[in-house]
Amino acid sequence: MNKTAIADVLSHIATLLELSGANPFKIRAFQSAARHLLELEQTELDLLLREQRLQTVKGIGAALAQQIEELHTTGRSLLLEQLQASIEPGLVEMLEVPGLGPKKVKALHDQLGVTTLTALAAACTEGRVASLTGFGVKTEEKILAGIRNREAYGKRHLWWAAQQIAEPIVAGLRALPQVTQAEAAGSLRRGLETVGDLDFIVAATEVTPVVDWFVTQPGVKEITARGETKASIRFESGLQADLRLVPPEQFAFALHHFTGSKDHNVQMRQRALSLGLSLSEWGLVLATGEGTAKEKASSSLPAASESALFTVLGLAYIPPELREGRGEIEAAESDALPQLVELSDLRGAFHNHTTASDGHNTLEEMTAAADALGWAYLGIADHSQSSVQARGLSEARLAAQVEEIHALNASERYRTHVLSGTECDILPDGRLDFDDGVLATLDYVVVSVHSAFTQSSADMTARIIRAIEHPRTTMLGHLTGRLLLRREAYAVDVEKVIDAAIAHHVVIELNANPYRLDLDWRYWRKASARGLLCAINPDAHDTTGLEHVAAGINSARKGWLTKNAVLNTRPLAAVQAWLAARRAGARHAPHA
Ligand code: DGT
Ligand code: CA
Ligand code: CA
Ligand code: ZN
Repeated sequence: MNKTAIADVLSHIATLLELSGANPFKIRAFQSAARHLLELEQTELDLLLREQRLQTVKGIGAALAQQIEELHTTGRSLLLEQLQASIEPGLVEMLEVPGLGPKKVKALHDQLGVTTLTALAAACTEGRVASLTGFGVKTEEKILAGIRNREAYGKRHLWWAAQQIAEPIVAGLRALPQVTQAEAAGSLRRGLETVGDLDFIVAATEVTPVVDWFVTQPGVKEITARGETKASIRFESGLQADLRLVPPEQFAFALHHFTGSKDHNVQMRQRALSLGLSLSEWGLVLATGEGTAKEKASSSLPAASESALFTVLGLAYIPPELREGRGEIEAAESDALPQLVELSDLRGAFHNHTTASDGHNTLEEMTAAADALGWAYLGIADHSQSSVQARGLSEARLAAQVEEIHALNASERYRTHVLSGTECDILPDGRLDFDDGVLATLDYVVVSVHSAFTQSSADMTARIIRAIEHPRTTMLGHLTGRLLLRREAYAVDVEKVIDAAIAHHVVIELNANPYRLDLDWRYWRKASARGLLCAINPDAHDTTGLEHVAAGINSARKGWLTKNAVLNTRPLAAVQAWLAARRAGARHAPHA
């Protein structure tokens, strides 16, 4: 195990110790050892272990040193395993409810005897939680809402995770000799941030071998349905997948129908009707006449592809990402659809981390990875001093990083130019976490909220706008702080923040981390039309994180964004000129 993994286990042990009511000194020892471990370089740790000098590190005593050695050599911890065996798993689950730490969970367990989330929800409904000391009506409501959210979230999956599962299945289906066409439809194809289930549409000359192949995929836990031309499976992650087999001449209709969305389909059917046609998953027929849509499908107008289908209805091809019933059909009618930004348009990104703060790869490793992706520039924006848990950089460490970046650029070891930035905390009152003089040494400044999430919407909005008004601010990071399926956005007036960003020529980031996708795509069409500039940033904490820009592109496309609306589609020289103009305080930052 490396140092990050070991530190994770130590903090988890601390949590379990707290749940089991252990001695507070022991708990604190594990917490502080985890912290001190993270501050060491991996090479330092390796050396200390080799020379058996771990105990010379501040905060690591004999017992902890032994724990760390055990984890380092065996990857296991006896203590962890004992704790896991002795603590109800329901209590550990409760820790995932926002607002519940080990202390509160222990109190709930000791005083109410609850050991499961279901029992806890019942206790909340009956008002038994509010009457405990240290809890109240507000807390009780929050716990109950947290449990309900968790249930709702449990039914959906991140697009990124769903895509990892879908991709090899589509490839496998296409490789089968009986299959002529195969596609993943549904919300996955539309690039929605979360996916309820997968929908595969397949045109095949023979059905049985395809279904047989599908239901025996690795990771399949259960076959939930199996029919003549359909099958449904459930993977171990809980994700379900539907397979539908159609004859080749129906493929375009079925693919369009099962891509959705429902709203888009309803409007498409109305469009067809206005032309005297009836559109269904089976085909496109004259609206008059006898029989069901399925029976009439044999007389369907041909459509060799989705674009042919759109053409028959007098529409330009509508990319799947736009099919949300939000004006795309009107735009397709008047040939006013945007030329959407594409992954290959991106030339770099601004918001990325290194081991200097909470990233897992060094500056050099991140640069090499960006180079391998063909990026012209890589922006490094490590955390600022107030983000202590993320090992935020002090002024001195930031200055050293700027030097390191200049040296790396000067060395010309990589084709990728590194831009030096910061992800500067927006302090609770809206001030920035570094002095102007420090910020002036950087190519750009991303400002983000990482603390005091519980402020009122008015306070949070004023706080973020104050940061936007700062003359050194280039870009606003993850505007709402949401973590999909994990944490709600904090209260904030998004529209007001967008207004301020436009007024002050501040870019708003579309954070491409699959858990964030923040600012949400639903805001972008209008905001961009009003002049807001976007940056698609992976917020990468390791080299593979850079690839998350693909998820950001999905959301950008759903937000109707063109190449021009996204700053990091511009070449290096144009970006440098734009940043320089911002630093010079140009009242109107030049548009490309
Ligand atoms: P999901 O799975 O919840 O993330 O979202 P979708 O869009 O993948 O929905 P799903 O899997 O229930 O159905 C796939 C597509 O099939 C959906 O986007 C549109 C079409 N569809 C399903 N049910 C209906 C329906 O009742 N009416 C219409 N017009 N279309 C439907
Ligand atoms: Ca679906
Ligand atoms: Ca489905
Ligand atoms: Zn951040």
